[in-house]
Amino acid sequence: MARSLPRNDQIADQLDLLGDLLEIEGEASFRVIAYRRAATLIRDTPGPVAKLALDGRAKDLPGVGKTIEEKIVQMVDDGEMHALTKRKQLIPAGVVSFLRLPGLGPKTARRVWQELGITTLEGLRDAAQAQRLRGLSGLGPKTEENVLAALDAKPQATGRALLGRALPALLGVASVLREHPAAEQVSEAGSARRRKETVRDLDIIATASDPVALIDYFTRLQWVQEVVAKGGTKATVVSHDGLRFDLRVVPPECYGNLLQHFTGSKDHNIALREDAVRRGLSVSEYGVQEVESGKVFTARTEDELYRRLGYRFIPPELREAGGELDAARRNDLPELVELGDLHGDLHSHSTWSSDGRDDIDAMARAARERGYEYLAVTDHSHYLREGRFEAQRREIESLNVRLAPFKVLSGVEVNIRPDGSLDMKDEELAVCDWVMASVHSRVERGKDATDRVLAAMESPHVDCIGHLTGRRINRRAAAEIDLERVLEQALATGTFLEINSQPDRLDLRDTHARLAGEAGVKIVVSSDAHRTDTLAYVELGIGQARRAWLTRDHVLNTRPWPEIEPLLRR
Ligand code: DGT
Ligand code: CA
Ligand code: CA
Ligand code: ZN
Repeated sequence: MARSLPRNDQIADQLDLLGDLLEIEGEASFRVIAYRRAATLIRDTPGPVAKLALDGRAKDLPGVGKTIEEKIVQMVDDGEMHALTKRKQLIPAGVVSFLRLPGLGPKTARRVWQELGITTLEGLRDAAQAQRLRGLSGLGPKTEENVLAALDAKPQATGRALLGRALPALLGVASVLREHPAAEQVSEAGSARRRKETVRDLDIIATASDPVALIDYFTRLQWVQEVVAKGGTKATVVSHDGLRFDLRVVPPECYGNLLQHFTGSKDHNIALREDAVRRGLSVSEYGVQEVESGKVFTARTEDELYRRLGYRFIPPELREAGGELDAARRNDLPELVELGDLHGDLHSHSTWSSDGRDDIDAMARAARERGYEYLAVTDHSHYLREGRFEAQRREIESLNVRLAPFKVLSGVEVNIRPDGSLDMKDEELAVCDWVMASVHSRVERGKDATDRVLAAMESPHVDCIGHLTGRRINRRAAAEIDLERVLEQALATGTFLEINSQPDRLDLRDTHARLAGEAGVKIVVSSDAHRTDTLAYVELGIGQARRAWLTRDHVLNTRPWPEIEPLLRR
């Protein structure tokens, strides 16, 4: 048996932690960025990176150089990267956890530690309560309030993988299983099928002519690191990148019942069963029993099952016990927006932003290949100073001559400053086709998070607010935003709100987007892509839009650009 290699997610976690520690130490930011970039890449790599590193081939991966490869080998040999071991001796673990609090960046974490001598979350709470944080310049009562609120909030979700990471893996496994000769039907199930933003484990339901053969094949796939359980009808495995998969092989005559059951959600199932009881039916994962006659009904498809129970088919994204059963019974389900409805993307970056990988030409061509008619290039305002703004407009203009009828929209992602003002001149914003405005620093000074956004919406140049709460799932909590006031202001000023499709943002989140849609605010589903291949992230955003009950009409960029232009305020 080979020695057990660190999984990709474990390698990525150590690199991320190393980045955090270096940042607290005040290390040059390009190294920090390099570690974080490598971590993201390694997390997304399908094969075992540790094995590549041992063969000296990990450095061939983009973003992984010789130093990082050496660090991975150190993990194999000693369990931990040496740099990490060293830094951990220098920085208390509690100080690292400060980074997870909203509004507390590495620089502040460092000062709280070095200038106030605080090294634990408890100590931080005491200092905030005793109003000692405001003694540091730049920190005020609001910081203390935020720290206390964050400490009182539930601990950050852990042990749940991002949908954006898990879903491609799940769809890949399902399609590999589908090709096996013993496989008949194969479907993803569980929270990933419902497109929930994070998932604990991944569920697959299948029918097979030879269940044992299919299960055996599943447990022997090359990406499997560990077989946790294996039986005649089901198995659980863990992949090299730390994802846990459950496969169940079920009888074809009740495939509909079991797929429905294992798609969940649990709350949806419970509500469904309670509703059925009132109609004299008892629902289990294996069938529906008429209580009076004792007759059992099984379903080969979910559609059949829902119909038997008196509902229209309910799309998986709606199965969260949020009124979908009533709506399905009344034949009043929304016609949910689909990926194919999108006509363009209104938030993207190019090499004009330092973290963009591909130039505008490449981004535009990739967008056109997706079937889009337009792409808004919205690089960050602070990279467009000293003549660069004008130069970029000229580049876009000449590209449009070449790419017509495809349209590159001349846009910008303007930063909202702490006082709510915009980080770019009105004259410049005025000549843009499309302006996204977003908050990128959450250190609250003066105005609170809601006021900043409300102020930005006052500008007639701002078309859309990007990633409203600034959350990074599993990393940074959402800013406390008064959604009701934001929605009111959006309606009053004609501003749109974004569902940012980055896997760790998905911001607006599903519940907020649903409220926005109900209020009548139009939503932009955008990729915020920094490279051609991440334009595809809109699939995740569309999943959240569907979870938010949004139809095609709710989503602005399901329209051709000539229909959007008259809706803008300028
Ligand atoms: P996860 O894995 O936490 O991201 O979320 P799910 O929804 O995938 O949950 P999981 O994998 O534990 O179970 C898959 C489905 O099985 C779940 O959505 C509904 C069904 N299920 C699991 N436990 C129960 C239960 O106790 N009662 C009912 N009615 N259904 C359950
Ligand atoms: Ca699951
Ligand atoms: Ca499961
Ligand atoms: Zn952006």
